[in-house]
Amino acid sequence: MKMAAEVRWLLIFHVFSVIYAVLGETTHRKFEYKYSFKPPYLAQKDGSVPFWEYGGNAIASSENVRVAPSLRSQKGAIWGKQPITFDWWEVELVFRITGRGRIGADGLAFWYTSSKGAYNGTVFGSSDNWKGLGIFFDSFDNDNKHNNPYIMAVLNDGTKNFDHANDGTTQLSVGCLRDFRNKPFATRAKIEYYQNTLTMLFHNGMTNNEQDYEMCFRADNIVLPKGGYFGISAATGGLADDHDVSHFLTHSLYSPGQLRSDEQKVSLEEQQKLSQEYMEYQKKLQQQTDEYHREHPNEHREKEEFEEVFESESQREFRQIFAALGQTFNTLRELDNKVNDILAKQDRTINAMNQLVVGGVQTGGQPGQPVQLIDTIRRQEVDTILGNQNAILSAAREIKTYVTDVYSKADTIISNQARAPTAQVQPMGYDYHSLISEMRDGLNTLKRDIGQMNTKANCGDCPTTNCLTTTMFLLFVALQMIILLVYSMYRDNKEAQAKKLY
Ligand code: MAN
Ligand code: CA
Ligand code: CA
Repeated sequence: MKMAAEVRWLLIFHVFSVIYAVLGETTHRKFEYKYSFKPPYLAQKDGSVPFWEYGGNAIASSENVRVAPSLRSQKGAIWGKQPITFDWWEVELVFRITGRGRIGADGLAFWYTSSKGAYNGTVFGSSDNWKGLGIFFDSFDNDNKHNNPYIMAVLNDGTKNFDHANDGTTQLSVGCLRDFRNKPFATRAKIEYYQNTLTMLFHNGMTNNEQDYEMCFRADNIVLPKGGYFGISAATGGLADDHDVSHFLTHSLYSPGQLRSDEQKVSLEEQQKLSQEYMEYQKKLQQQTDEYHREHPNEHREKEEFEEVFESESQREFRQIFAALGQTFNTLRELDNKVNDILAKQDRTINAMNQLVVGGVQTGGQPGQPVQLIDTIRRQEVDTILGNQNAILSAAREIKTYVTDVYSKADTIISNQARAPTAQVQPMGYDYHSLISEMRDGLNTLKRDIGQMNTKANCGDCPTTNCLTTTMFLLFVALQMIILLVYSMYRDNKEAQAKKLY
């Protein structure tokens, strides 16, 4: 079954690549394993890299080639053994240049030259006066123009010396200013030479997405020598970085018409044969799939049901945390409403108090109705009530602070939870359960406090019964009337006596 799947995919790939190459309008690419290296098993047990030769201070491991290590004045290179047999190509380099210093040196070079270069040369570890193309990842700012790290392409016909002291600026080149040192992910370069156009795309290693390439340069009318060699070299100087290359992936490129006349052309007969085989494998696969479904009709449903009924540990923890948070928020909302009620009542009471203190009487009826006299409130009582109000106010403020605190704690839980990769309790962070129970205790205390305050606010230090009863009032009125009656009788008597005298 496994074999069949592999063969099937291989066939699909072949058939599609053949159809695409014959009928398609786009460039055809072919992976060139003899001009490539990549992990795992980049270097074999004896340290050799198949189809490549390295030297100088370069060291190859199963994972990468350390072209120059982070020691002073190191030079190394790795060169393809065989000359290139195709006109157009694309090379993808995956590399990392890393060092402890804020500034590193000296850089890495990609070569396509008519002959192999040196392993300890003067230009980024390889030969000067090269014939062909050198693309340099120049880390160190030798001319102090604050324009490094820099990536540039330099063409040489074998006559020019590289101007290392001036970072090659005196030589005709294209390039772009890009930082490629100490990046979180591997940096990448895609160098394409197709129909005399040289293009370089760069991936700055800030993301893990292999597709995040951007244009560094593009140059037309570039003529490179045919049958050249690929190479990579690197060097350090007074300063040093590690220069590691993990992938060197070469594809040969063909124009749509080119492949037909190419020796790799697949004959019509072969195409038909492959298509036939592909169809047969498709049929076989379908049969096997149908058979499997017939034999295991419930498998899919069982799996779904299992997922519905059971939950993972982290799912359960998430559910519990969110349920607890939901409860907390509801309680907080209720508390908030209660606090607002208390504050509103307070305002009303304070207004009433102010009126009483200023007027000394309370008007109970509608405008036009006779004013009803009641007993005036005593100073001591006013002070007591005001004291109570102040206590309520400060308690309300405390409650508000506490509520805000609880909200922010809940927020922290949510954001921490969002950051945490799983819902497991973090050993160095926080303990959800104890925090939630702490919040719940706090809320209960709050509820109790509010209850007490409500009771206090409703009665305070006031007498529980009305200060002025009806009987008292009538007695008071009767007493006043008696006094008035006695007084008027006394006055009448006095007046009568005075009349007698005159
Ligand atoms: C020294 C020399 C230079 C080199 C720098 C940075 O100044 O070796 O050639 O570029 O160090 O390594
Ligand atoms: Ca330099
Ligand atoms: Ca410079």
